[in-house]
Amino acid sequence: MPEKMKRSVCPYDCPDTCGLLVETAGGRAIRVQGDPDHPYTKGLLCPKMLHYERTVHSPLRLATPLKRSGAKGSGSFMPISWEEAIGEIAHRWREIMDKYGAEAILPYSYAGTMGLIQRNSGHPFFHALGASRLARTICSPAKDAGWQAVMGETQPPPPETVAKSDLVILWGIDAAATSIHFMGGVQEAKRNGAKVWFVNTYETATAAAAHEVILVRPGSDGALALGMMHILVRDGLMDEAFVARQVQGFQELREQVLSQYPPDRVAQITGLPLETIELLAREYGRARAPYIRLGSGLSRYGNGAMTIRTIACLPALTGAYGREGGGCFPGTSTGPAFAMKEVVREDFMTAPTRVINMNRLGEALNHLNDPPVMSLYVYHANPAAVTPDQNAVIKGLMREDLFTVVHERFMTDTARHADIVLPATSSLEHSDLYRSYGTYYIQRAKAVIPAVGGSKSNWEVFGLLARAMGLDDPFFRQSADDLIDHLLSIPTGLRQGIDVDALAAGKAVRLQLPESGPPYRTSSGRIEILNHHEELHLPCYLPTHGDSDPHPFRLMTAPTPYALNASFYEQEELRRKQGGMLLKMNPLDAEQKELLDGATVCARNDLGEVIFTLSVTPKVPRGVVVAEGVWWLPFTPGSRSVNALTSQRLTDKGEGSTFYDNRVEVCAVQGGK
Ligand SMILES: Nc1nc2c(c(=O)[nH]1)N[C@H]1C(S)=C(S)[C@@H](COP(=O)(O)OP(=O)(O)OC[C@H]3O[C@@H](n4cnc5c(=O)[nH]c(N)nc54)[C@H](O)[C@@H]3O)O[C@H]1N2
Ligand SMILES: Nc1nc2c(c(=O)[nH]1)N[C@H]1C(S)=C(S)[C@@H](COP(=O)(O)OP(=O)(O)OC[C@H]3O[C@@H](n4cnc5c(=O)[nH]c(N)nc54)[C@H](O)[C@@H]3O)O[C@H]1N2
Ligand SMILES: [Mo]
Repeated sequence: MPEKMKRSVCPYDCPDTCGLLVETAGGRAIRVQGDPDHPYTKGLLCPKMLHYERTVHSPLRLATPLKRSGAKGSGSFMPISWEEAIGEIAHRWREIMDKYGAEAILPYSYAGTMGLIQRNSGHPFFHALGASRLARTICSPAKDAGWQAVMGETQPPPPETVAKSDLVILWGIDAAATSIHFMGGVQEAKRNGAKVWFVNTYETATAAAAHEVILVRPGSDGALALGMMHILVRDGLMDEAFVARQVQGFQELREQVLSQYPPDRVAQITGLPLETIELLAREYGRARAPYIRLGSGLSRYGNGAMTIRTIACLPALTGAYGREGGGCFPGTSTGPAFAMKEVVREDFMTAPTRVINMNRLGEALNHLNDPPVMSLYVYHANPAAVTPDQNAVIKGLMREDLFTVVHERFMTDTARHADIVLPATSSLEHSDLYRSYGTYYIQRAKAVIPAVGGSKSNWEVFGLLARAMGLDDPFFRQSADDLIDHLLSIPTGLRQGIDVDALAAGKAVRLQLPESGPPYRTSSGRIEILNHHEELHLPCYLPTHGDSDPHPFRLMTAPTPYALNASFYEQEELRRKQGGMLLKMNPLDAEQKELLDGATVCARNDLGEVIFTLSVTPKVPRGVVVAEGVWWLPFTPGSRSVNALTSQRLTDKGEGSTFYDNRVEVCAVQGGK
């Protein structure tokens, strides 16, 4: 590593968790590159992080605490000192607690930073205060629930093993945008002769890496998997010995798939030609070590958990779970690598407080009583943009009697609605400890530059708030590095035998690889195709929310390679690369609607209306429209972004978000282009 470079970690919500090298000069980051010594990310950065220094030193960074000086949401603020800001928050919270109780205060945070300390630093504080708790279920709890129904706590082998597969299915994942290092393993598998299938609802850039592209009707993948199982059983394409030894409930499943999921019915549900279903099933059944990489997109539906559960059964039938390079990879669960209870400190709660689902923030702000939410404290999240039902969220944020504090790096749509804004550090300015949800590596990072402007880290701010609120436990007086040292002093199974010196030097260190079975980490020790602990004992096809909505188009609200949820919109060049806030539509649909490429269009449903620029492309099938990226309102062609069209409805299990399970009508905007 060149001497002038310092090691750091990408803090963003991405399964790959890149190692970074940062060149600094005069207290500034002047260049960022990938760390070639990171065994998984190997120096390759995505387009978003190539110029992370432009985010860190953006002229849009907030430099000082602000107090609202105009109407709510108007964006008029005046600078105040940290002392005044913390004093004001403590004063208002005391008033609210006296009148309504501490549960009238709601923290709202998600994944602006994935570092274990900064990400969780509000938990001990709000637990000690007795505030309402937040169910952090915006991302993929339905995916976890679906996996657990079949595999329990079993962990998949590391993602690198995909290179040894001879048939890869990229199922509901846009890996070329959201997990680019995984694609390295896929390319290696291809070089070794593997065939790659891509199963999605439209053609993303990832499709270019596949030999076969299958576009299913949104939310119908569970039916496709059941149809594949029908064919595997019908044609004897199973590993009978594996099934007999390792699988619970095959006979019951056999009856069900043979009687209820014949290929012609599955063709109807999925919209796929019969031959495609037959070909996929046969190739899957005949492959030596077929590998399914499961994304999260297909889990964000009213039937999302059941879809994942059903797909997770496929490798049980073919024995792929037992073969190197085969199986199913939904992500890794590396949480147990650290004694997180020492960080979140649930023991600070004197009694269990109420839990509010983050996907239903609109409902909570507008309709909750007993007590109502009177103060919202947002940190490293941007709910006005990323949370479903944007109109309801913004209506709530506009409440005159809601005291809102936002701790942020930028004047986001959420920050603009605050009463007090606090400036936050970026990951290059604070210490943290990182694990990953897509690999088995961990890394420790120290600040490589001083805090930009007057910004402070999440950890520091909660220390100040604790003192102001009279919480005097010594826990709140330690530094982030003290807490990291404490965590690292507590041994865990996953960290056994790791190279502690390398970790201290900031290098990526691999955890102990989990046993991926058998015995599988389920209650029976076997793969549970039949699971009596589930309300529905066997996997089956369930309808989606969107099935009962009369609007004509299914709306996909997908990731873009040039942003991460609503992060990175501060970088003008990345916005430009997206080409504006587009709605993609099939040429035949556009023709029928008499809409031209580049036209200004309005997508609407019962929740709201959003203005987009139309992009007509054959990559989107008929009946589907696609909006990539979660745009900041000042950069939208209208006054709303995509989540004004997504609902607060939840998944079948896990209380997750259903971002993909919505329908819209699309029409021309009069006077538009
Ligand atoms: N560049 C970039 N990278 C990211 C993110 C980002 O916003 N931008 N977000 C990060 C976060 S928070 C997460 S959780 C991960 C998510 O990473 P992914 O799992 O890749 O992304 P998802 O949004 O979950 O959706 C993946 C794909 O699912 C498809 N899809 C939607 N519905 C269906 C369906 O019914 N069936 C099938 N087969 N496919 C369907 C969508 O079209 C999309 O291409 O990525 C992380 N990485
Ligand atoms: N339509 C639609 N909506 C979606 C999705 C989708 O695919 N489609 N994806 C959903 C998913 S999977 C997820 S995970 C959520 C993500 O939701 P969020 O986690 O809210 O995502 P971000 O938009 O990245 O916002 C994070 C904010 O944290 C700030 N930040 C970064 N670091 C720090 C820090 O150290 N301290 C503080 N105080 N602030 C910091 C950033 O400036 C940024 O504004 O979005 C969801 N919303
Ligand atoms: Mo996510």
